[in-house]
Amino acid sequence: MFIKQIEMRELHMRLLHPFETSFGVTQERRILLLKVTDGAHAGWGEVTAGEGPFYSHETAETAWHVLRDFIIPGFLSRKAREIRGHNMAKAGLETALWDLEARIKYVPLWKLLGGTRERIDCGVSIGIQPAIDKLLAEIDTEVKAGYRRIKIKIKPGWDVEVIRQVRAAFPNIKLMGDANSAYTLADVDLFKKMDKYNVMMFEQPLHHEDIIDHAELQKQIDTPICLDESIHSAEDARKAIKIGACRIINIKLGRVGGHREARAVHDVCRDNGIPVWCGGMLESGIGRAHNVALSSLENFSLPGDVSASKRYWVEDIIDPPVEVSSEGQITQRSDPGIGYRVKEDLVERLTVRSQLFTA
Ligand code: OSB
Ligand code: MG
Repeated sequence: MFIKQIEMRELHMRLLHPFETSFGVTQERRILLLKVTDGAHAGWGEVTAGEGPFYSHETAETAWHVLRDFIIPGFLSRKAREIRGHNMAKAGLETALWDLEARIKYVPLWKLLGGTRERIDCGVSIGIQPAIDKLLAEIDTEVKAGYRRIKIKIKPGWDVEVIRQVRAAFPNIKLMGDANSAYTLADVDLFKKMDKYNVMMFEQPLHHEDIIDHAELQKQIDTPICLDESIHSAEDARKAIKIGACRIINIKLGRVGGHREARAVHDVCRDNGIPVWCGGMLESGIGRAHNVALSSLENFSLPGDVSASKRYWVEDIIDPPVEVSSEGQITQRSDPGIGYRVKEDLVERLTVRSQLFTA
């Protein structure tokens, strides 16, 4: 595969609704796209870094810098030096190359990745709400739409009582809580209280770089812990599993640096009996399509945060948009690559800056 040209652009896209987590609120997304071409075909990837360094140290701005000054020139000159970290920047290019390879081979990306799940189970991630009534109404809407698992964001002051009321209103839903590292081991009693409500898992309750304290917490509670922020590689996953820091792992393409490492994390988990699911980063259709393809691997046995385009955008940049059936599933595409057409005219209109790199 000889890459002739790489185009990097930044789009501004406004989410339909603000999304609140324990680390802040997002509504205006800065989305970086990578388009790679061999002259005949094009592949697309998305950088999933946030606007500020709150979920991760990476931002749209650091990703732009590292891609422009190091990752892209290194790749095009074939004199790439190892770059430490910046996994979301790396994944933007890596995933675009996978899309291109699949299009050249004229196979759907999910098949090229080795996936077997033609339909994937979908869940939703619901942000912190101004009041519990509003949260209950949101959950009701998503359950009626068919989603198979509800994740709510929790933080100190929006946790035990919220979980209790959600469980009382919805006795049978698959429910989980994502803390985005808002707690410490001093909060173990609070997790013991939430243990009573049949929660599927607590996602990343403790520090974003920790596995040791998570292992301690997991010993003291029955509800499985799922790691998100702490896992950046298959090696991280192996160590976390070895010490009992989690019983489930959330895989995000950006956090681990692309499809290759995502598959390696998936394999380590599978070999150790740890189920995985695909996380989301409020992606545009391009990142979303990559998540759909990744979720086809066999050990993605739990519903992910991969949901319909219309939950996020008035108009997505792919055609068709990602759609979820009334049974809460997305069907893989049979077209080559990510399987969705990129609406290049809309992408152009949303672009605020772009840069072209030639081999
Ligand atoms: O922790 O999973 C997370 C969004 C931004 C940053 C981190 C997270 C999230 C989500 C949203 O939970 C998932 C989605 O709907 O894309
Ligand atoms: Mg999370």
